[in-house]
Amino acid sequence: NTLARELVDAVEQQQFQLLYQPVVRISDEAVIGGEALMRWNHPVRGVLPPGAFIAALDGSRQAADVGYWVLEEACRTARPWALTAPHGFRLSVNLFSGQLRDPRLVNRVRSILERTGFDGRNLDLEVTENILLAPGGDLAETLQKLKLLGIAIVLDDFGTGYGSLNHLLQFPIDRIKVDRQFVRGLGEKVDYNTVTHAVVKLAVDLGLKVTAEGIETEEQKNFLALIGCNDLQGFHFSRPVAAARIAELIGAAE
Ligand code: G
Ligand code: G
Ligand code: MN
Ligand code: NA
Repeated sequence: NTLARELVDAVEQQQFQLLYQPVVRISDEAVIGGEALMRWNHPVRGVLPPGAFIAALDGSRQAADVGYWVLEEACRTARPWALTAPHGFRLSVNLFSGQLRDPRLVNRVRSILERTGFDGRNLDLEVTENILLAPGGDLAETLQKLKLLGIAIVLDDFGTGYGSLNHLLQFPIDRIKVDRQFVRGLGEKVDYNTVTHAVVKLAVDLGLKVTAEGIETEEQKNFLALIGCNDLQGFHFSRPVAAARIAELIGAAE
């Protein structure tokens, strides 16, 4: 179809760009990291958000290569932040499903870290539950090899996929991201507070770190702090921003 064909051109003509959404630590709201998020500078339709193309891209043959481009670009850009930001900087990058099934994954990631000089100990790789569900390869072993590079494994969109509790036992997860669907319901329906509290407590009891995403209000922030989240991400703190802007927010050199 057209979108798939346009995506081939987009890869060849380097029409993708990255924004970074700041992540703040809950204790003092200092920016301590950021998530790289793609945008597509479409020649006709303008700047497209991931919702318009990620699903199509993820199913395409180019997905893995685009994913490695994202990782390399983000590591190269964020290296000075990790080195100079007063509170440090953790970079979060999302993996496409095609990357987790790519036998080259661990070697590709290792060589990207070497080329860019980015320390793997400052890198979070985000995988969704749905990625973990798909069969093929020994995913737990692959994730374990990534962890040997110092990388932390993050389960993104936690609670929205299938079999999530089992995933926490099956895979070497370091951190969960509480999906914004839960955060959106806080304070509006009591059940959302109950479920979110239970999810965060479970993660904390398992020794995992917790990031909550989609924080838009002070009330959401306060509740998430109360129940033990570590880090927060959302429009309440900042939208995804260009690299130069996040460098300002963290007080880092470029
Ligand atoms: O920016 P926005 O809220 O529209 O992002 C929507 C979704 O697109 C997010 O869930 C995010 O995980 C996904 N996404 C954005 N950039 C990337 C990327 O570089 N790789 C992958 N795999 N997913 C991405
Ligand atoms: O699913 P993933 O976490 O990878 O994607 C994060 C996406 O969520 C980004 O595309 C970002 O633009 C979007 N996002 C981030 N913060 C908020 C928020 O506070 N509210 C809403 N509605 N979307 C958000
Ligand atoms: Mn994510
Ligand atoms: Na998410």
